[in-house]
Amino acid sequence: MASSALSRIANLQRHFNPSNPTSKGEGLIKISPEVSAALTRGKPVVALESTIISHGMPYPQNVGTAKEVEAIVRENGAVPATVAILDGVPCVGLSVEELERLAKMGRKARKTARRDIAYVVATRGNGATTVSATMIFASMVGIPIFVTGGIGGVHRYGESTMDISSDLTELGRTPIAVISAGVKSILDIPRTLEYLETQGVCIAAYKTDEFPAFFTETSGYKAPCRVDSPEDCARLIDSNMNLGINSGILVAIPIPKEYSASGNLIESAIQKALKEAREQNITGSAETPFLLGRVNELTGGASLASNFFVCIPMFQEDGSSSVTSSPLQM
Ligand code: PSU
Ligand code: MN
Repeated sequence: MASSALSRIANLQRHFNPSNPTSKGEGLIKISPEVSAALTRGKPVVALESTIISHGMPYPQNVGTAKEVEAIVRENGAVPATVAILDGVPCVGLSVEELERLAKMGRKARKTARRDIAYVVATRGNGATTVSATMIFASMVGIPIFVTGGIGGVHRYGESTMDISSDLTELGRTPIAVISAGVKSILDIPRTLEYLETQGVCIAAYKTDEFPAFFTETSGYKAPCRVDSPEDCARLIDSNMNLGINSGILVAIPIPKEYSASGNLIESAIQKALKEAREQNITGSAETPFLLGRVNELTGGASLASNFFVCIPMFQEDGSSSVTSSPLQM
């Protein structure tokens, strides 16, 4: 990451978290020594979610990917802060042992969105945080930047099922910049963009005019804003923060070209699965499991590992973005 962007992030953190002793969650959140030291010294920190670890991939690929992502953050001069709730304690920054524990727990850990946090803490449970819950804890400890693969969105037929991810409302109420590869076309992308507009979320696509669809660079829908460098992103975040806008920013980085051929294959499987779901009248809560199962079959099951990519976009020194890849089963 360009050093001017890194120092801007460090400045944002100071701004965002002026060692405010009354900040929410004080004494209830366990911040790892590494993350705590970075926040105190004004070193840039990047928050990471954990549902992708527990629910996104099988063990041990999940822990491998989680470690790889943390290593990429470090290589780029920042400190990773993976967020999860362990034995009822919200943790910001996990040790290798804690990452390993969460990864082994897999789906036994509760998928934890905003609505689930109080319950997981009250019952001393284990929770893997989604984008919404991760944003909340990042905000409480003063981390303005959060990197993930895909965010949740408005589901297809969401206009009647009202299945809209709480990631979207969280972006509307918590001033965190979420850097992601966009929204999967399993979801309703145009309605997701409309809903984010209603929520007042600034959406910027990175080096493109189009909003990316996770597996493919294009979705057919224009992104409201465009940024072309880490500095552009930093200025956007800075403006949002300085003005106290209080809603989030979504920066969408398209899948790198070298992976887009596989991305296109997956996209055509998604389209086929969607058509089958319509023909077989599969809707509501049965829809997503059907679609994902079918896409898995259509892309050849065994080739899951090579065909599915979890895009972890990161800014590079030269302004390009990099990606880590791993099998995905969600
Ligand atoms: N979509 C993806 N990858 C993911 C998720 C969604 O392409 O990893 C995960 C994230 O943790 C996200 C959550 O925050 O699922 C959204 O779930 P829901 O639709 O139930 O809100
Ligand atoms: Mn939902």
